[in-house]
Amino acid sequence: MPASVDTTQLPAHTTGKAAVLAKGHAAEHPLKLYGSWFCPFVQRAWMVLHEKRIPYQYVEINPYNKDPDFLALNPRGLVPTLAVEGEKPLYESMVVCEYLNEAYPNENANGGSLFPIDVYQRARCRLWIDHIEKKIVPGFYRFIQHTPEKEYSIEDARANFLGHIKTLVREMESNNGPWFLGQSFSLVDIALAPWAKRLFLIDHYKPGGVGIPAAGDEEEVWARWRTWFDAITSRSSVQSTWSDDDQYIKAYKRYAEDTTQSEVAKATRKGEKLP
Ligand SMILES: N[C@@H](CCC(=O)N[C@@H](CS)C(=O)NCC(=O)O)C(=O)O
Repeated sequence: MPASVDTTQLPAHTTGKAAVLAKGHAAEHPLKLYGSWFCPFVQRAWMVLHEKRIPYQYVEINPYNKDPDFLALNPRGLVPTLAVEGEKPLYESMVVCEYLNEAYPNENANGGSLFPIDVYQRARCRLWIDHIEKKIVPGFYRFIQHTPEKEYSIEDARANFLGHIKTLVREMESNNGPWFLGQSFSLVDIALAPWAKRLFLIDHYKPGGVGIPAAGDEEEVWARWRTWFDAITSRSSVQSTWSDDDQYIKAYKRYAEDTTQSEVAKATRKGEKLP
């Protein structure tokens, strides 16, 4: 495979708080999270491991290298990949998150699951995770990969992205707590957290920034967003799995300039469904 920005320009390791966490989970363990410090999909799985105090080993890899050993674990060649003792590995971040949530039911410091007990409420969580997967996450990449050469405008990318955020925010519980479900922290919050944490990259790289109004405009939606955003970015599992901000600025330059050959970026460029 020819050298690309993804294999030659990407800092290789966790830094900051994520480096401390990775070091604490470097010892051999049958449950292994193969991850990349910059990857938002990995951060979801890493958050669940941390939230539920699950014992695991963190293994840093560059998924763009497609080492045969890695492809043997996950033929899709993507992180997160989870090695499970005595079983074939699992992949796909939300599948991994649901597996960890169900396989380790009693380890949560909050005493419970990251999904509601009520079957309808669980389905509703999955519905809004689906909205995050199909609308918000693709909208994030369409926005950050915007360049003046694109056939769509940055204003269109921004309006589209913010529209999908607003749709989710209107579904958030409005009483008793900051989370999607109100008091209970859940996989819906985890599903979106990594991209919320990466919004500053759009502010850094794109003219006009993310464009969330400071106060006043559509205040009932954006006040609820700010409550959620402040809570999620303060959450220990988000902070502990986060490297230094300046490293993300380096890592996402290839998205902002639309030069990355990542599968996500290629799909975004072609207007296809994300991998
Ligand atoms: N749908 C997958 C997406 C995972 C994904 O795209 N991971 C990226 C890193 S952020 C990756 O492994 N990229 C390797 C590549 O694009 O070749 C999931 O939810 O786990």
